[in-house]
Amino acid sequence: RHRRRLRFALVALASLALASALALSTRFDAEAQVQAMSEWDGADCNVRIPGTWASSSLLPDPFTRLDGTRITTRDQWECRRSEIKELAERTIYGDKPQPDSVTGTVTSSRITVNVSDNGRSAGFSASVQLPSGSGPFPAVIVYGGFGADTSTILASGAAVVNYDPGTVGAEGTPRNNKQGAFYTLYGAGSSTGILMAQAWGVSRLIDVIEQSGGSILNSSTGVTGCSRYGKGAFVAGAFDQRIDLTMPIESGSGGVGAMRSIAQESGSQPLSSAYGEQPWLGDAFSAYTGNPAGLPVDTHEMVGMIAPRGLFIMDNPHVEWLGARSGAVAALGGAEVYKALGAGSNLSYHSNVSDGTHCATRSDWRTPLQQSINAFLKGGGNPPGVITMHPSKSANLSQWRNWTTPTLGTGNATTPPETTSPAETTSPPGETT
Ligand code: MCU
Repeated sequence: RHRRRLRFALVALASLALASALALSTRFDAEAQVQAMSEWDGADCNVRIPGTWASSSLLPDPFTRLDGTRITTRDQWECRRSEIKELAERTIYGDKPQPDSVTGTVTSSRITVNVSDNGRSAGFSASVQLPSGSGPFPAVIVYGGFGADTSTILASGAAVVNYDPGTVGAEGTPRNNKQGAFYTLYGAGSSTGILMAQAWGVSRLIDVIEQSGGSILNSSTGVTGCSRYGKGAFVAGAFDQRIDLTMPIESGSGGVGAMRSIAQESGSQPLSSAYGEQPWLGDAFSAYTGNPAGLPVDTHEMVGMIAPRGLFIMDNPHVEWLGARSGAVAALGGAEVYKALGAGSNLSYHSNVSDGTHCATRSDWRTPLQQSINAFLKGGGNPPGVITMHPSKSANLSQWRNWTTPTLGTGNATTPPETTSPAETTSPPGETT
């Protein structure tokens, strides 16, 4: 019996080695390269959140730690990122728990998920559309049923996972009676908002994809969605480091838009409305709807949490409610984190579109979408690497910060960092376009 066990262990080890070699081979090169990671890499960071923090009408400095010191190397970003994550959960979105167990299946038409935590269980599923050709394929998890260009995603060789986020965090409920798989586990009175609940659902889909052995879907994953689903896709990308490509579309207030800027952008959806229209944000955000300056973080730091992974932000400048200027403010602020990590061209922002229809399928975004999928999910070519703001909704970062971007050493403070990258020299994400 012992020998059989030993043989089993050896076979298991060999398949594990093979699986990780396969997983590695699906990762990519050049600046688009990002290491395979866990949902969140900062478990050892020992973050301590103070009881109070300074108020500021400018964007908080992403590079200054809670103890007041600034990071000087790229390695230090991981624990600074963990501080930002904790602060953002506590003040904006609510907690994202890691469940005890996740099981499920991936077939060529569906992913099913079963989750248990604290003795409770819940499940949900999402349909899958495969592109033509032979797999395994990378997947783009598409929130909701509109606004994302799924034909281009499929034509680019990525599968589409049709995710109905309402099954995990439902709209249309009062804050004290939230519904969906997340709240079945964590209670209808959980203070976590539905954007984070839905993001938790995306993480559970990824758990199942990762456990599936990679014969249908490999472990390269993107996420996208438009409008309320763009808010969701943005939060999903910020809070799961396994997501290689995040593509929020026209996400507005409660999404990419910098909260301090939303409060000043005329016609944009007020923070109180983003808090009240649906339980999108965590209950704790009620303290900040009228006081964004009191927030210890802002969404440029959620952009920074996604760095150095692929991020393509799409905004619509023609609908005031969508607050595109505030999206640009967050993109420009977050771009400083990408640059400091030597990954400037892994972030793109684009709002220079002609058709003002909310969540239209736009030819303006087809090529950068293909390039992003190719670079971040398939390991080919360069990402778009551009920040292109519509002239009517451009932003100027210098009005929003009083901090500078450090030159971060690679590994230790004495190593000179690479400051530019090939993609950046041709199309630099600048502060204005
Ligand atoms: C931009 O996303 C939302 C917006 O926040 C809401 O105020 C409005 O009701 O709906 C938008 C949306 O999801 O449109 C499809």
